[in-house]
Amino acid sequence: MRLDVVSIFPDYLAPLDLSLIGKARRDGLVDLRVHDLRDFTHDRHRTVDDTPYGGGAGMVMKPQPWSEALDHVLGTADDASGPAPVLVVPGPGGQRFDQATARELARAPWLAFACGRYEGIDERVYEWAAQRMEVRVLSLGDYVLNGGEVAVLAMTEAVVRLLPGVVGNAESLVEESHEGGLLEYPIYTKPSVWQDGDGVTRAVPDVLLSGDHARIAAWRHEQRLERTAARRPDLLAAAATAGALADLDAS
Ligand code: 6GU
Repeated sequence: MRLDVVSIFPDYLAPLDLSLIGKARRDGLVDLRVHDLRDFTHDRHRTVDDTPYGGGAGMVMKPQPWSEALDHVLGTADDASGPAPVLVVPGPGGQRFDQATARELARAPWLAFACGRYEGIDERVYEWAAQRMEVRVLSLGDYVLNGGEVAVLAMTEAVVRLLPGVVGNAESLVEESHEGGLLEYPIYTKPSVWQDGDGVTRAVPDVLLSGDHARIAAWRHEQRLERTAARRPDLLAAAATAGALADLDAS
């Protein structure tokens, strides 16, 4: 998969050299290129923003550096006759980015991310870009970050780990939180009985030591339902339509 990120803070994307994404890059599974938006300005101060028409607080990112930066990205297509990238613009005003979005994006051969700062990017850039590629404005959640960079770190991690060959154990992708619409069950490791620092003895649930795989699976499913009901009741309605309600009735 090819990933391009345009930002005025390219150093913000340095963590993409680390851990799972760094390894995917070194393994040639991901071709990630970070671009400095200011390289596409032409004035001495490398200006990327200006005051909003109509008044209001803050600054707006100017259209010209964005069109030139994105034109540059488009012009470096590995296959000039191939598909354009899907352009992701992270922002609190977008559609919610969730696991289903991550799966959709993981199917695209090429993603470009436009990191806005300040109050956002001049609206004409979205119109310009939509004539050249699919544009998706995506939000991590209902809170405000200073810019898109942290969101790009989160989104690329969620997407890249779904690519074939990136996560060693494909099974670990199946049973985790949000796959299947429920949160993950609680997990334990050795020792089976742990004396905590206060002298309290804390044992692993017996069922997990029973060796009875059917009972363990049933217990874990029950735990997923209980945990989802307690922490994310909003997810249960959606999971119900996916068939989890039948399981709830049976338990
Ligand atoms: Cl994707 N961007 C910004 N700037 N703020 C956010 C966000 C994204 N998601 C939640 N808040």
